Amino acid sequence: MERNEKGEETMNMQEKLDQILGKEISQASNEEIYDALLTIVQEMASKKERTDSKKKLYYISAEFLIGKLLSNNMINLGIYKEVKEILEKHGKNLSEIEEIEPEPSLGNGGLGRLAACFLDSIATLGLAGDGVGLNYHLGLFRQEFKNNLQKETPNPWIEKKSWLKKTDIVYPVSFRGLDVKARMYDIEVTGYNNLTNKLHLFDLDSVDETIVEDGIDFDKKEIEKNLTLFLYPDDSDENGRLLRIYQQYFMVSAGAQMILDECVAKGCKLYDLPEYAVIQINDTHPTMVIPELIRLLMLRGMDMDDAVKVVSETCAYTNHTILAEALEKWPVAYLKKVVPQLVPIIEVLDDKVRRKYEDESVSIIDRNDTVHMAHIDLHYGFSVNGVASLHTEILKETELNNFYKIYPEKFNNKTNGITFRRWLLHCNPALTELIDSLIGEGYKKDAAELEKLLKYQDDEKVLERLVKIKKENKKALCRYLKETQDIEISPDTIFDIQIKRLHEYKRQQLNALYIIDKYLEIKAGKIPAAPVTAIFGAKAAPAYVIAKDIIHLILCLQEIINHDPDVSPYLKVVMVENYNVTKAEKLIPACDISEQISLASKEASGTGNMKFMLNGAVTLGTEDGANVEIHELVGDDNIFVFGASSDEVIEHYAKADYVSKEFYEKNPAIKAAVDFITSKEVLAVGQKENLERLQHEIISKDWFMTLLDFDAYKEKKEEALEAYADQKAWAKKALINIAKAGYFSSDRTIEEYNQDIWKL
Ligand code: 26Q
Repeated sequence: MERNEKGEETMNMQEKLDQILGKEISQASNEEIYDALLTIVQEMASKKERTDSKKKLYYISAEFLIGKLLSNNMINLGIYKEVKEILEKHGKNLSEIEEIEPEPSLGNGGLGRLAACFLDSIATLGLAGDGVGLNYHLGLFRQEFKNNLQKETPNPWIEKKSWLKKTDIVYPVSFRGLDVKARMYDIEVTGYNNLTNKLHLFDLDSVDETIVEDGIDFDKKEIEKNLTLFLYPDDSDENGRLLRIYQQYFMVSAGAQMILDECVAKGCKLYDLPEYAVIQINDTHPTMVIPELIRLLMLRGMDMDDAVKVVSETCAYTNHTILAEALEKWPVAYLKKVVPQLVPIIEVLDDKVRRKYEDESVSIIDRNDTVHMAHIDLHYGFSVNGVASLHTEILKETELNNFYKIYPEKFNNKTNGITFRRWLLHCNPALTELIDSLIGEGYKKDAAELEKLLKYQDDEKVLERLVKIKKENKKALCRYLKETQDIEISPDTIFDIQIKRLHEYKRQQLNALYIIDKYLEIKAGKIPAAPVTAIFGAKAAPAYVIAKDIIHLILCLQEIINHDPDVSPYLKVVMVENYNVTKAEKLIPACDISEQISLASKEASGTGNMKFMLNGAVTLGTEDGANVEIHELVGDDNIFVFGASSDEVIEHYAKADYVSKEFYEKNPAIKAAVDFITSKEVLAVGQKENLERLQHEIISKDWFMTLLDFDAYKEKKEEALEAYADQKAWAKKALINIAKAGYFSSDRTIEEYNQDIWKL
């Protein structure tokens, strides 16, 4: 027994483990050890004093893509090393125990993962801030490959023993003709050496997982049984849209009641709400919190004008996209069907706007009786931010220019960030150790200190160690891919990685066309200087037809190329199945070239680009999203930038003068690559319908201008591959990327949110 500060006897880690297990560690199964660690971590986390200040942040989001929690919580609580060593002493392997934890898939991609990184940073900075969201039982679908096609299956993640704590806090939520109860579940959010906050996830006791059949199909009508069953993939089909309104209202109504209760408990008079609470609205998915709060305040006796004022001073909105098709618009008729109580409020909000501003484009309800959710946030929130400087500029100057003219003071930029605890300390322990040994551990709390690494940029010993670490990480990935997908690749090739949701604007199809071009060159006898492994990971929304066709093409290329003895020594293709946070943690540390090739102006920020940079990969990318800021930080020598600029792209759209067919017809390399999509080689392993549809799309539409950038991409990629041959020079680029990544710590982002918006 040891003693704590108060002199009481306490158990050490080994004793705790022994006690919970009731047997020797060496005699326990990995499952038992996982359960025991979960108990220990939860107990430690809940003992950490909660931040309690007058004002609190509520980060409301339909998605929190938190990833597995065991290791990250142990790192943040400062017990990771100790536990790992104790387990090793008894012949147990922590990474095997990590495998047991199911990954909660409570997000689609960037926006959900950002929310999770933010929770980590908020707790780490000791700020009082909780997350508010939904407890999807099956989360986002699981992806399986069959016959070179994506198949979706349910992904149950909630087990008897999990990080979720059921509370007895329940709020009533009413829909038209249906009253339900929202029960609160909590997940403890541990900060790095700091306090603990909470993620509140609302759920319905009556949800029934057994209604799921045939993949991920289920009866959409029985709301009580299906409300929190699934997370909707972006680009969800019409069918699911009504259900999404149910989900959104369920989340914000319960969240708003919880916020008001907490504030009142702290002594808040409702007129003073903005002194007690600030609500950050993560994209428009939680926007109904604005009319709902107004409604609740009016029920508690406030008149509408006051309620509008109080709510407007409490709510702030983050925009994550400029893709018009991704901006949420709900027909008034839908809202009437689901949440009729909000409709009169939204109508008054619209009316106030119409009286003040003649410009119809800023109204909330348009002439087709459709509610523009973002417009509610823009008029009735006190802040609106974009997520990278280029993105915020485009919002101000183009997409939301009419609003910017009315409310210039509301607009601000908050360039995204990532938590270094997960995306360096946890996923790349060898690199972490090297950095610790060179510049100490101060960077873990103050990421800007990473710049201290710059003084080693010409230090051969350091660069050699960096190369060695990368090589070991690549070997580990090779083993993992062999085990999980029976794919064999060589760590001696260049690992070129594009992992992100499948979207046409992200242009995985451009990468695929490059691969075809390379294949054809090799077939024609042009042997590349350096062998490359092109690695993809991507889920496509089940209803997004062309996205699924692109996955199909990549899987076909994988089959053809990897089995071709002429080509496979120089080029291999890998599509990682069921790409998720856990897989990202294995892929990113092993990457040499980070593919960030979205059509300029379309990727709001990107956050994968930051994770790769932090782990010593060099970016091959367009001047889009946060790539622009990466470029500014690392300089021309340490990034490979290509393609049309966002101004040029915006002009092409304005003039509607981009014709993909012209590129196809005039450029023989493009024509050959596009034609290959329906060649006999590909048709031998693929589906005619899918491949023809994709080919036709590229020739006749190509809305995201892949052919426009094809030559520039090919040229830049060749340049990058050639640069790789000089190992020392490449390692120097990697080191400079790591050193300059400090800016992209989500701690920096959260400090800015707090200074400019939350003021906690
Ligand atoms: C909308 C309507 C119906 C169904 C689904 C949706 C939906 C769901 C999720 C729309 C969008 C999303 C997710 C968007 C997203 O992840 N955006 C990304 O946010 C990141 C964090 O700011 C940025 O880095 C990325 O650039 C941006 O694409």
